[in-house]
Amino acid sequence: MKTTLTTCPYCGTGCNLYLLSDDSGRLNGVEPAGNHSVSRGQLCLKGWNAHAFVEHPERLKAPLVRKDGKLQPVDWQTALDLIDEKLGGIAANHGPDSLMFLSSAKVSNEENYLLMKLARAGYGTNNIDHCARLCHSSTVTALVETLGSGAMTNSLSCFEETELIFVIGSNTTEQHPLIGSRILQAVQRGAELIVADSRKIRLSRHADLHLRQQNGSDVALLCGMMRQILQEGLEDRDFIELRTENFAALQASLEPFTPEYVSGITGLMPKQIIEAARLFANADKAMIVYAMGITQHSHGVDNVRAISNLALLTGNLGRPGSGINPLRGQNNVQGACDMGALPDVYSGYQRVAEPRIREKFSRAWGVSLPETPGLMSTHAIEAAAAGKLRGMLILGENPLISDANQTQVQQALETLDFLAVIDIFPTETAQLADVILPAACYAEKEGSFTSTERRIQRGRKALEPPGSAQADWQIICELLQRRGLKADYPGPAEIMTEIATLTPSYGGISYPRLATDGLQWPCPDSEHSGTPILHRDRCTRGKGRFSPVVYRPPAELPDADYPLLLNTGRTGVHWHSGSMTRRSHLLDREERCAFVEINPEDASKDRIIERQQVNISSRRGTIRCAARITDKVPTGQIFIPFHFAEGAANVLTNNALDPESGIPEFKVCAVRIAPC
Ligand SMILES: Nc1nc2c(c(=O)[nH]1)N[C@H]1C(S)=C(S)[C@@H](COP(=O)(O)OP(=O)(O)OC[C@H]3O[C@@H](n4cnc5c(=O)[nH]c(N)nc54)[C@H](O)[C@@H]3O)O[C@H]1N2
Ligand SMILES: Nc1nc2c(c(=O)[nH]1)N[C@H]1C(S)=C(S)[C@@H](COP(=O)(O)OP(=O)(O)OC[C@H]3O[C@@H](n4cnc5c(=O)[nH]c(N)nc54)[C@H](O)[C@@H]3O)O[C@H]1N2
Ligand code: SF4
Ligand SMILES: [Mo]
Repeated sequence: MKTTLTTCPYCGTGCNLYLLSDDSGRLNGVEPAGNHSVSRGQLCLKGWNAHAFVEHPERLKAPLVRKDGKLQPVDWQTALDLIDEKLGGIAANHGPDSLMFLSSAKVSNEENYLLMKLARAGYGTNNIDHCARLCHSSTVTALVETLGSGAMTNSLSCFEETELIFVIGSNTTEQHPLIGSRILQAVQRGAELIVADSRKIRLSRHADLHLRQQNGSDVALLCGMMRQILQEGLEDRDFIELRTENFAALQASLEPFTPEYVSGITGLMPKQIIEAARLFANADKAMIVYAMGITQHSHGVDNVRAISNLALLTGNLGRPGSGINPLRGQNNVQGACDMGALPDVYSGYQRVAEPRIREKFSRAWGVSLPETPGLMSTHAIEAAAAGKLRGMLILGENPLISDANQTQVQQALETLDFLAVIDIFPTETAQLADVILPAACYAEKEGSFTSTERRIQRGRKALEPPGSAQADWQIICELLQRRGLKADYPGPAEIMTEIATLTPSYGGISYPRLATDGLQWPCPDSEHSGTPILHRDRCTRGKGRFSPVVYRPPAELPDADYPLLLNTGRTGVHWHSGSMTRRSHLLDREERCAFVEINPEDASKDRIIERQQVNISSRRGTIRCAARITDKVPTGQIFIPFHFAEGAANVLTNNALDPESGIPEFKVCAVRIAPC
């Protein structure tokens, strides 16, 4: 049996595992990595099943091109030439900005770097983005403004020494299981836990305080807590004076948020808000942990600003056991952002609008580069639907299932003159493509991945890809060469050398240094041992900036026609659009079909019984799925996981966007439900 140490392909926790393969080159299973600092000999259910989809018979094995309406196998030259000809033709006839490139938080740093190079240097457009837009774009926007860096400030090891953990809008035990178990271990050791989530989640059972506020009311809750903290003099005066700016503006902005006013918005009792404020501020070391319950709102950026304000007000920054800890979702969403698969920055968050930076990349790549920031992915869908965008290349994403308002997404993708998709499976999005290229998956290639705690780690090749599938980096190199750019890298290690020379925070990263536990950025030079805690003596931007916010309700709330609030998210066993987990036998067996969680009171009002098929409608469409009656969801709310194409939550969701981050309001829209 051969063992190959690699990084788990699912979530941003960054566990390491061994892939077990036999002499015939087939995968037999997975074993945890005993001495790895993150996984410490453990894995969650998805990690244990990380091998299961790799050799699935539906893996894409040859390039496909649409002829007479049907996708038919062709050789690589034909498929690559066609993509080059079509994208190049659109750029020449309609301008480079009529193209859009979607990169992937599932592929490596090197592959993300190359795709953003292809968009910018190859085709002359900054129209590149990826699923971080749907995920932590609110975090990046807000924390760059308040601290100067959009990443998780602390490390997972900090859970071992913190006194209090405030989990707000993160179902950690299901979505980041090994971080969830660290939180439970901290509670066992005596740390306090506050959970703010309208649903009963596993963590809420262990919480000292469970706040079940209305979805979309977090700005009010957080401002109410801060006002109370100031009222009782529980703020950290020294920290505020030495390390922050704009405090007076914050103080003034908090005035309206009395416990009674906040109670009216959140549905919490005034005494719960007061108790939360006291618990949080009385802890010497408190960690704030958050995820999609905070970011996926039309006021997602304001939510994150409020979180940042709370941490600064209580001096919970730059120290072990504290910090602002956005849990990054996909295995490499941190890396895809770091590599500049975003419309306004190159790798390392270096701005495309800054002439000095543009010149640096222009010199390195030997071409002139576009000046104006490009389109966000959510705006690109709107532009395509309006016929203003003509060509798209999608690498490792499935927007037909994962973007909000499916009807509009489908119309947008169908309106394009040309769509190319590079994936490992024939996804719902790929079915709409003119060309599909088969990619090698994580187990079949080398590369590096960056976890939520900014830890850059190696992925290693355990077996050969199926059929003629190729690694994404090899595919992109072929496309770069067709645009006249030099791309003869022997492998990902050499691509990383180029990344390191152009990206200050990755300056000290090289493959030999990533041997086992990897390195946490910023790691500016080859002597530097990485940075577990950001903003230690000063914030990346200098002083931490208080950024006052006002409360704005969600874009669409329940009313007489659509009386229920729809909350969407995930289950512990499935991954997003299900392309990998629904093709993993044991995971698929756990959850086979689309369902909706509904409170017993609402169910009896609508005469719905357990497992009955129901129709759910919003202003954007209707789906059908099975009812699951549970008091996990409060009355007035239903919850649907978005994994199941046959009952797709995103047929219903609202594509109202945050004006700054462009994230859709996945967590709140109005629906009605009826038995079938
Ligand atoms: N098994 C599995 N794990 C995953 C994923 C997966 O698909 N499957 N996806 C990964 C990715 S990319 C991501 S981004 C993460 C997401 O991880 P999470 O954000 O933890 O997951 P979600 O289920 O989207 O939502 C989390 C919680 O937010 C709550 N919530 C909804 N609205 C609000 C609100 O207005 N305020 C507050 N305070 N809470 C609210 C929901 O009730 C839900 O319990 O998970 C990662 N891990
Ligand atoms: N309603 C609702 N919708 C949501 C959310 C929500 O909470 N509610 N959450 C949003 C969030 S946070 C996220 S991150 C997005 C996720 O949205 P997506 O990124 O679209 O979701 P995935 O299903 O993870 O898509 C990844 C694709 O990459 C492919 N893939 C895997 N490995 C490789 C590889 O090595 N190479 C290539 N080329 N392809 C590969 C997979 O087969 C799959 O098709 O969904 C968003 N959508
Ligand atoms: S917690 Fe995340 S990284 Fe760890 S094994 Fe589970 S899915 Fe993989
Ligand atoms: Mo995500």
